[in-house]
Amino acid sequence: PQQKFRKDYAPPPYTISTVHLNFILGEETTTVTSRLHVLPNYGLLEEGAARPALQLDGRKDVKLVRVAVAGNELAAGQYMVTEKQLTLNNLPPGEFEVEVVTELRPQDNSTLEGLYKSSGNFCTQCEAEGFRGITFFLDRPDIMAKYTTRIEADEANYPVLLGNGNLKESGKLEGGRHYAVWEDPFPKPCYLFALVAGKLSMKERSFTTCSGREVALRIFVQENNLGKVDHALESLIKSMKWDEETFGLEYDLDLFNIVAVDDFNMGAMENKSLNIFNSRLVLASPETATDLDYSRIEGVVGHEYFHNWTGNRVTCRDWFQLTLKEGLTVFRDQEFTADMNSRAVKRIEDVMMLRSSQFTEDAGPMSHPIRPESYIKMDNFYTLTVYEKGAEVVRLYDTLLGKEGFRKGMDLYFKRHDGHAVTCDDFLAAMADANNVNLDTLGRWYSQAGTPNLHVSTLYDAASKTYTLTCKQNTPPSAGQDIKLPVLIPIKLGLLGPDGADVPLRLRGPDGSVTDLGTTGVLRFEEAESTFTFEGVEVEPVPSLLRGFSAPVKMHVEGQTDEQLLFLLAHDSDPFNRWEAGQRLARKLLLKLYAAAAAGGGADNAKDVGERCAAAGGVPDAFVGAYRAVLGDETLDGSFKAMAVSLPTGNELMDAIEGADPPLLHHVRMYVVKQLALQLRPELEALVAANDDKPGEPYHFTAAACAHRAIKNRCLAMLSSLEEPEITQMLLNRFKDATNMTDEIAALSCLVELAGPDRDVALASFYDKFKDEPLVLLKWLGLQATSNAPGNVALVKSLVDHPAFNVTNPNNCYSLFLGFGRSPVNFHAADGSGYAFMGDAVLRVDTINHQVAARMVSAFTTWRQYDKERQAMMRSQLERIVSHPGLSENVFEIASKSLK
Ligand code: BAL
Ligand code: ZN
Repeated sequence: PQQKFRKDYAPPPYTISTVHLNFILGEETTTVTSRLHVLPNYGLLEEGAARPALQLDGRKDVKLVRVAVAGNELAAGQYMVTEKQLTLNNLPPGEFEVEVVTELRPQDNSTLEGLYKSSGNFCTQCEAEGFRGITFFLDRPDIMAKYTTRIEADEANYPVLLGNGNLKESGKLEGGRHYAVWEDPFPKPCYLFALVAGKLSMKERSFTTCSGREVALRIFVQENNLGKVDHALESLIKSMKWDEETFGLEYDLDLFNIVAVDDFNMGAMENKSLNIFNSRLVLASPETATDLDYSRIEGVVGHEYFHNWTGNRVTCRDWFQLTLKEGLTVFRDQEFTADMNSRAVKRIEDVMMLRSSQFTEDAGPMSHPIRPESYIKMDNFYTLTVYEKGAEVVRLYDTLLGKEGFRKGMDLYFKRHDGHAVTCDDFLAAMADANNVNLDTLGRWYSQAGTPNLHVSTLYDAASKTYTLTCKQNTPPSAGQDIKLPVLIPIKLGLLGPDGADVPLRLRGPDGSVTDLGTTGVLRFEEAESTFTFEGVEVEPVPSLLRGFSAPVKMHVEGQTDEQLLFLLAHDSDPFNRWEAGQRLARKLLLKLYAAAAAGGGADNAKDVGERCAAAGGVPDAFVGAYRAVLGDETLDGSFKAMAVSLPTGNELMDAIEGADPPLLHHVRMYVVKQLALQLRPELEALVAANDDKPGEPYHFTAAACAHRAIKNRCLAMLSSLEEPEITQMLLNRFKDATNMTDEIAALSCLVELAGPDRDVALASFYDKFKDEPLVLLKWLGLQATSNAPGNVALVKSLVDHPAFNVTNPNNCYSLFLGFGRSPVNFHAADGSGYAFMGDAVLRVDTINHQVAARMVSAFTTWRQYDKERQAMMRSQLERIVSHPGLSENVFEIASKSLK
């Protein structure tokens, strides 16, 4: 397969100004007629030079029926068509029309890219390169054209016909057919094209924009789901209002449609005015969706809506620039969620995910800069690095420039680039120019892969009352990048005095002048090494560094003691750093116990591992005391507390362990949880009682109600680790009596970790209750797949044949296979059975859906992190996959790069 390189970008020799599409949708064959107005873009030609060819992208399942140029049908021999391209030569000078007629079989399209069918309805997915699965086209984001779409279909089977933009015309045709014509006034790249035709029911609300325009907001779903769309509609209204208030961005059409489909590779897609969503990110009711689902729906509805400006009005010049729209839009949705709920909780959740998954990606063989330099399949680069690290890089501007400066930069970005396809450099330039600052060292974040290390050492000089921080940075080498330059790291910090309060920050400049930074300041650190000195510091302070996680780095603070961390955990005015102090303490403890347990042997069973941990000192009283203090702190909300008493994830810890044994690490973590539960039992039980639902209280998705459920369920999970019959019975009762899915699944997830009949009974009754709710069955599959109950590989294997499981549906594969890949005990079973199961599954799914299979193969990418035996077994699965005949380019790229 061929790699594409960023350095090879060249403007296209032709552009397209208008696209007229006519879809004749059929049960057997769908015919698409595409009329393009093509403009030359090749500039002046040298004398005698031929005009360049027009090369339109295609796909092997797109059958070319007819092609005409300037009204003349081309005969065979006057064009060239391959599986991937239609080439037109001898083109007329100036502007001309091209008409292409293609035939498709959407009902057979299991890739879910281009035009396909889901639950009997037609729908599309064109990002990144799916439009070429509909018709031959210049399928690249820098071709921005105005689209008119006519859709024709049988009226009884497909009563709803939707396209981008405004409905211009509709009517009945002979033979029970009907049609609709949609016109989108905004130029757009083809990846934002969308079409939906089917039997759908709709719920509508209205939004009045800041300039007084009425916008109809409609959500289309299958009729039986109409009762589950209110939360998504409410979230859309909140998003529209937030974007007006925060960035002055108003919606630009009179209609905004969302359609929910069950078969969808991604979470959702921001097609112009016709968002298509994976149904799990639209549908919610208290009985079927958890607080986390509600929160994700709010965030993703916001994310797709925010793309209307950051992505659609201003889009990417080429796919290497994906983070331009995705990093920025993730940052915007993070801020939206923070404003709607708790800022601290949102920040902690995002950093947990970044550390446990993106840092791993950045340290492994698939490591790439947020703006990648090359790809085989662009679909493989919708990564945590491009999205989440990309959002962290956008946050760097916000931290450095402040809210006002960031807004000035955004305003200039839209003023300069509205209606255009641009680059990350253009974004940086708008931010720098609007604020008159040099951001060159920030620009390095776009081109360097890997997580930078930040080393900080501190020195207090009592005589001069100065406090000096010496900061050093380095970024480890990664594939193709041996040498890394220093990047701009904004270090947001405070200094805590002996009473725990922040002391004033008086920063000494190189010329001896002093700048007053208040009590939380931002240091601009952009050299390999720099020192920062604060004056007037009466007593040696405890530093609170990288407040709010002000840069996506791994920070090492020289000489940081447990006492300092306990002090920060108790007093830091920055809630993120309070949580962070607890995480650092837990991390130190877990790594120490892991080392001791590993020295004593493998992970044969939890009991032995526990004994080895106990012999190594167990969980110290000070640690238990710190958790007790957090649990008892009346000033902290329940969601924060729940996260503060959660241990760092296994993935995050694995980063720091050479040759890790995942089941052993799991048992060490569980040992610590159990010790905490033993010693904090009264506190945990009291919190469960204090945060329980009041009888008859209806479910509400509010920050306060979620906080009660979060801490209650966290405490229950800790208590369940005790595996006492009385507690198990309490969990069974709670599972039976739960009045909302958050509590029901929380109890079930505890029961699923236990071996024995209670587990089976609970799972069977859950299945019985929800067998007609496909989204709830995803949870049922996921819980069993992820379970660390010993010997669970056999159960997961049997689930593949369960009637509830459908291998052609991406959500099913994500729940079962990706869920299984997250189980440290069973995916990493010492006999390799988990790896073999996953290898088989990758190859099977690859015959159906390449994108889903490529995501699954990522479970093997981290193979170098583990012990020698596991490395060998994982590697051999990767080798088997790479050498498999007929492998897709998607899977080939991930598997082959993982082996490098
Ligand atoms: N653009 C793909 C889906 C999303 O990031 O919104
Ligand atoms: Zn996005």
